Amino acid sequence: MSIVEKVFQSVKRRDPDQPEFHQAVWEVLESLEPVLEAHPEYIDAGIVSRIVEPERMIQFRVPWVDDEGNTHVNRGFRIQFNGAIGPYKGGLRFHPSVNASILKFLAFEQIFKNSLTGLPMGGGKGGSDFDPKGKSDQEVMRFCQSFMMELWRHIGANCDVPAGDIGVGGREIGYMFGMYKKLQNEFEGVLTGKGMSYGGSLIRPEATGYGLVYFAREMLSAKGKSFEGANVSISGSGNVAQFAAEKVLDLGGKVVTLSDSGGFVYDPDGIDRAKLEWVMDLKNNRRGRISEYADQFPSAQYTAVDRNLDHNPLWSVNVDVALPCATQNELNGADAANLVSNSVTAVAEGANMPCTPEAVEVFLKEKVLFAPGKASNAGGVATSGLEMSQNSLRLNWTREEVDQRLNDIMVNIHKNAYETAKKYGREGDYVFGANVAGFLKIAESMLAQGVV
Ligand code: NDP
Ligand code: 2IT
Repeated sequence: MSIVEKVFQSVKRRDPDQPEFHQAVWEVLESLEPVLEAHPEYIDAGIVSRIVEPERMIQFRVPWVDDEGNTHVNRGFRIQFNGAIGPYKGGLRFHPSVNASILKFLAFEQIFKNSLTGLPMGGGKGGSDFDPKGKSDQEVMRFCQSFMMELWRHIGANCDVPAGDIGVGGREIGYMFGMYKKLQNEFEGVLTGKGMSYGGSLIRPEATGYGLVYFAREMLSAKGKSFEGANVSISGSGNVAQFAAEKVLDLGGKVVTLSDSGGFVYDPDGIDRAKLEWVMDLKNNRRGRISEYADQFPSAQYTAVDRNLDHNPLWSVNVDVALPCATQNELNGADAANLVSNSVTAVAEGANMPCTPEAVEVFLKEKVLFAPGKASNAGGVATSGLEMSQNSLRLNWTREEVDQRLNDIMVNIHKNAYETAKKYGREGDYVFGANVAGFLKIAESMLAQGVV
């Protein structure tokens, strides 16, 4: 048995009930064989068996009281997975599905993603099984305060810097920052995604979606193609989906779908700027459902999720580019086959691990340009890194400056993943290229720092 197989067996044996974590680990490990052949010193130093084990996992009780006076208890987590190249960095997810498996998969991916950005950030992730949907602002505030009353002792600007993810946006970051500052009695850049008036960075809200489209633009351009006139399907309608849509429009593409956990809308006329603005207000201010889009715009058709189907009809819409931006495992092998039968050119992951291993296999086999999330959605955390830099410098860069840096970072990640794959004889395989390029920097750092 090879070393990566041995390590994978031991991961599964230790935590048999963590399927998402297994999926994320195998996706990286299966790329590493040729690297380990070239670097036996990594095997000697136990890099692979150490890299799959979180440095620290924190789990805690989060009690809070709702508007009616009822007491609730949620679970809070922070996974400090790998700090070899910088303070732990990664988002917080508030969603009822959150558990150790989901957060370990996300924190593990974050190690390689953060490495690819070229910025000094380790890998971490956290969150809670709290569901912000249907909660009042006061309830969300009390929950965030209770969550931070435990988390604050484990984080810090030079130790661990959380940010947003599903269910955690500007409102939640604000409440958590307020409580951290009160407890620590220090004003420091301990969270990113902060409001512009208290240390946030311009472009951070836009960064994941914009960065995704910059990466897809690079991938298309390497094949002499572009977004101009392209039909694009996007899933999700949250932070990543909204700003991916905005940047697709900037580059001359036509966005024809958006979704949420209830279903998706297909608008053959295209979701133009005015319609997108309406969606942003619906989702960010009114906290409504995407089904309302079809009531507002008669050109659109709404399809509710049907759990009996073996595929998601969103991915049967005929498009040139598909950008899954909602959640993990939302696009399976059947969906990938449907996209391929409609001659899709490129698929770029805005969400973390939205494509199942079967779907990825289809895309690679059929030579569809495929961008794995750890490369293509890295613009969010990269701009978080830029927010940390600005906080340390105690100054703010302009919108143009941050956007330019974000663009440069995405161009570099694309180049690095492309060239690494080419060097190992796997030209065009961005999954392999991103895994290996991300891994090498971590492995070198772990090697230099000894067995810790
Ligand atoms: P938001 O909470 O802003 O939006 C999430 C969107 O995805 C919503 O439309 C939501 O619908 C939908 N969604 C969530 N869970 C499910 C589900 N189980 N099934 C179907 N749809 C679902 O989150 P973000 O936009 O920030 O995050 C989206 C993805 O991007 C996640 O995978 C996240 O990890 C990843 N990501 C986020 C980054 C960021 O900077 N925010 C950076 C890099 C990656 P509903 O409202 O019905 O729940
Ligand atoms: O998955 C991700 O990269 C994020 N949710 C963003 C993390 C961050 O620290 O900005």
